[in-house]
Amino acid sequence: MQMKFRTTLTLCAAAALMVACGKKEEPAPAAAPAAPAPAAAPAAPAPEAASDVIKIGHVGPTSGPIAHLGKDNENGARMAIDELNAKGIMIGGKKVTLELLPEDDAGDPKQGTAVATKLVDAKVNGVIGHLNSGTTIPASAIYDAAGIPQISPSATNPKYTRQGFKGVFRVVADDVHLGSTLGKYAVNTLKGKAIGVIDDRTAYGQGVAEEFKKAVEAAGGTVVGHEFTTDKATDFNAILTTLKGKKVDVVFFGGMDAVAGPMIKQMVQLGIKAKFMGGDGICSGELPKLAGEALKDDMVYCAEAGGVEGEQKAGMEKFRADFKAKFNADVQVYAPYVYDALNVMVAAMVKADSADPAKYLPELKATDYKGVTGNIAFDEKGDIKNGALTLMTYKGGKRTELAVIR
Ligand code: ABU
Repeated sequence: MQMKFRTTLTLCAAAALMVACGKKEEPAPAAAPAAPAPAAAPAAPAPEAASDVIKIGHVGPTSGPIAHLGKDNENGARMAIDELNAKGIMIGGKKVTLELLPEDDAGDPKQGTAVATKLVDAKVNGVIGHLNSGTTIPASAIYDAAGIPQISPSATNPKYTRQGFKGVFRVVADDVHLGSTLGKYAVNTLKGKAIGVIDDRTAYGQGVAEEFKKAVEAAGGTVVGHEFTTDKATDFNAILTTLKGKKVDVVFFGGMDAVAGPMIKQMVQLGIKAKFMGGDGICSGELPKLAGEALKDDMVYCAEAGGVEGEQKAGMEKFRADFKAKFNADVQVYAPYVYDALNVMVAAMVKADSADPAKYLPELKATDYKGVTGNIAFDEKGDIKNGALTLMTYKGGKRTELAVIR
């Protein structure tokens, strides 16, 4: 049964409202020995008021096979928090401090719900995450029950925003958009005649593969085989041999880069001369390292679930340069989306002049924000309006943009 989105009064018991919603607790004063008060003691200066702390949870897989993507996301959140704190955020007439509560769900649905509960218990004012659809969807029920708004920067399974929850948002396009665009591209541009599909049975991999298949068939193409793996598998020889027997000229993989890399290697070792396609989950800066020398120019096609054009490109380039300078690491995929998601959440708090979820949620819904990933506004479900995709290939071991598609 769908849980009701509760007001903050549910989240923060009325008597504890200020503390529960992020006010830093002062340590209890040490007990003073009983002594008579001096008759005319001068008034002690009032202790400096503790700055209000707004807690923002972030969740991604910072351990496990896609830890590089989880860390990329966490760094995006860290960058936004540091910049906002340096700038100084005023809410309720006071300067507030933003505190990031980073959590690792290892990309595992059970760990995802465990850390969601932990963040609810920590009384966060909002959550950015999770990275994977398979963790984001079950965690969203926990945040919804606690009345805590959540923005996912990367979970693309459509179900996330179709559960009737009022506080869920997504700043990237979904798998319907991804799968359908890539399916059409496989038939119309890559001229695939015998298309093979593999998915990793995760909420993301399975969903994007199904959307891809529908689009291939709608474009008049033929899916000659659909094989299955997992998000932890390392040996794909059996399923690739099956697809080789079907003379595939395009292989679409619904899954993440950590699996795609070795799969590309094994595809080449088996002598399969096919284009390799995937969604945003494979479209990372890390893929060339994971696939090694097997990754040839114009062999892999994938799409990032967002994109900027024209004069907005300068903002994205600056973000990438600043990110590199701060973390000595290149952006993998989603860091800019995390950065924007966190800025969007704080902008809603500032507009509402409150970090109380019930008060800032209406402002979050009404977001109209120009970020490094483009213009962000949400539809009635919480999905980004007019979301873009960036079609990519790899040349010289680098992600290379082909087109931004709306
Ligand atoms: N969007 C691809 C990776 C994250 C996910 O949806 O599982």
